Amino acid sequence: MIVLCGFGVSNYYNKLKLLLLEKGVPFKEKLVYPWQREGFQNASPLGRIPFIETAQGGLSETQAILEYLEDEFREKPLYPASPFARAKCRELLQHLELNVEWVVRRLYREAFFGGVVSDETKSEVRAKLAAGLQALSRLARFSPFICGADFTAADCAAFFHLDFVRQASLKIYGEDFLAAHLPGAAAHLTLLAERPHVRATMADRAAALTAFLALKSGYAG
Ligand SMILES: N[C@@H](CCC(=O)N[C@@H](CS)C(=O)NCC(=O)O)C(=O)O
Repeated sequence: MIVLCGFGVSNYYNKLKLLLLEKGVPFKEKLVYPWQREGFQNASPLGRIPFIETAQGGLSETQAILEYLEDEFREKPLYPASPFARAKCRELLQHLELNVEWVVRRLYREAFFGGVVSDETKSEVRAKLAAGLQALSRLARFSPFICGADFTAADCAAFFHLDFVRQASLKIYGEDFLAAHLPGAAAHLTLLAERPHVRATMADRAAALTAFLALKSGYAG
């Protein structure tokens, strides 16, 4: 049985959880916070969450985990079948992480966790985030899913990463960067939000956030 380790506030954790639910893979959840890293660095060497425990050992990095789950549990594929379409899906996932998530996360301290981010960082992020989203808009199909007609692993990732982009940009700049730079994203998020597994993951996220804030104010991811 797969054990998903981490905490339900993390968008990385939630994209894996959604993928597991959508694929119908049986799994358990284990609550692990990053500051407990000494106990789990054998599974996640940098002490990051999420990671999974399997009968063969631990595995970190969500992109690697998504692909492992796809290879191991083939009954309901969540990557396209043809090599090129699969690669396009991975390309999109990579852009989403490197050029969107890793940029916008510099705002999270202030946007979500009660800290402060400098004006310099805010202005740097503003330009890079716009560029990252515009790049994504050249790849995203939104017809109706992000890679085309079928729901894929990239939708699992996009839902949680893009939701944080929207929230953080509204909070920090008073502007919805999705509306400005990624046409089609709002309708995509609305479409995905209707999925029962998305709804369940979001409900768990709300509960996890309450527990997390009570435990650790000032954490900045
Ligand atoms: N590239 C990693 C990123 C995971 C990540 O950044 N996790 C955050 C929580 S959302 C974390 O563990 N932060 C604590 C730290 O970096 O020490 C992945 O895809 O799994």
